[in-house]
Amino acid sequence: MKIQNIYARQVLDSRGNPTIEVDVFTKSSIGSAAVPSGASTGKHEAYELRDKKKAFHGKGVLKAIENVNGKLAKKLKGMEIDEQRDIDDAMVKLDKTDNKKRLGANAILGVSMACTRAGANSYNLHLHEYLGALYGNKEFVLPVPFANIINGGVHAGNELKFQEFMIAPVKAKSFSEAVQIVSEVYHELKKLLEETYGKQATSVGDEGGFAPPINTPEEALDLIEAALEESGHKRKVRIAIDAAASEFYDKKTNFYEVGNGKHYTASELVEYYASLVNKYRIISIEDPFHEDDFESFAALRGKVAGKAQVVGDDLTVTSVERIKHAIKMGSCNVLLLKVNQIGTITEAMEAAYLAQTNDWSVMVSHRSGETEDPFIADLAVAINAGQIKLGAPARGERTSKYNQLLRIEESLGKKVKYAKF
Ligand code: 2PG
Ligand code: MG
Repeated sequence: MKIQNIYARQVLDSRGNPTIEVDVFTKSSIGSAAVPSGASTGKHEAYELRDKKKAFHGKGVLKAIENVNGKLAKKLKGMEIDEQRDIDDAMVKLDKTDNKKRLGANAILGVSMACTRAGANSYNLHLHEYLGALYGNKEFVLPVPFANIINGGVHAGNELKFQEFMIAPVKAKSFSEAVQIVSEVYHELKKLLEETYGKQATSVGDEGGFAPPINTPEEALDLIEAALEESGHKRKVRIAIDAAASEFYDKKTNFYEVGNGKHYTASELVEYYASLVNKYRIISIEDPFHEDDFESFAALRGKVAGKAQVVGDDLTVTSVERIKHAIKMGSCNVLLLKVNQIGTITEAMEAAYLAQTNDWSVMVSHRSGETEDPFIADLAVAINAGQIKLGAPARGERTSKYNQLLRIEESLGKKVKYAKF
């Protein structure tokens, strides 16, 4: 089944910024996909091409769209839709740069994702089945959702330095039970915030988590522990943090300021994280140090071994090269997988494979700027990631992923398992 046509358009993401949506056509099928966008973007990520003109405050993606409708369409027309590796290779080669700067990783990713959908449709397969076949996997596991219920950092208008405080229902029996737990805790927290700080404290950040007027990580963690207690689900749930530390690291002084008025060196920060792990039910810490500090990641990984996992996001940026270095250094034991950090589905799968074959886990992740496209839900199941980061169980661009996972769980029936943690 050959690619007949490719067409891109500009649509809006969840922050109201333009992004790309791509349609790919074969004789018998169509596949569409929309591209997400980050705010706490790692400096080593693939290049997001923006117009930098007056329209949309410089954020238009018309150049990227022109690249899809022009150069990329011309190159890919006539290629077999199920030769995903060849399609992705052809785009990488046409771009010729290390970070997809010429054509734009957003342009390339939109095409890559839409091709997998058109491929799935041409075989009458669900997307997770088709992606699973590309990955060489057909025994599926539903991932543990990491639900971001308190937002800080660059995702919120409050003073919290850590970007995300998440809950993970690791002891739920099924994905649908996990969704119920996450939703109930989210609403307990809302009640608690309203009682403690008033209604204004229940406004939300970019990922749908609450953005209360608090400053320190301890305040956020105490609130979550209290909401868990109230909900009756405490035993089934653990807490995860994405510090996104590059955003509160001061390059000039080499210090980190976490919101409690103290300034930490990297080694003091290792101790601070370890104390939080001992005090709270934390099982996961993402980006605890700035994006080039492989050593401090490794120090923390050793320090909290057996208690909490250390997740690489801005550090590893879904790049095989950087993941290899992190493996060598012992920096993490979980890869945060974001398709737009690298720009093709083939490369994202290579990154996941490298992680999984080196005893790391994979946590598939949304971006803070999302679309209604639930693509990553299917991807997480396809590669048996076991973990997925989806934001709050609220707002359409977040619930589209939760809801797709509920559909997948239903379609897989009794044989599907919920990931072990
Ligand atoms: C992160 C992400 C998603 P952003 O840091 O992990 O939660 O944020 O998309 O802004 O990089
Ligand atoms: Mg992150």
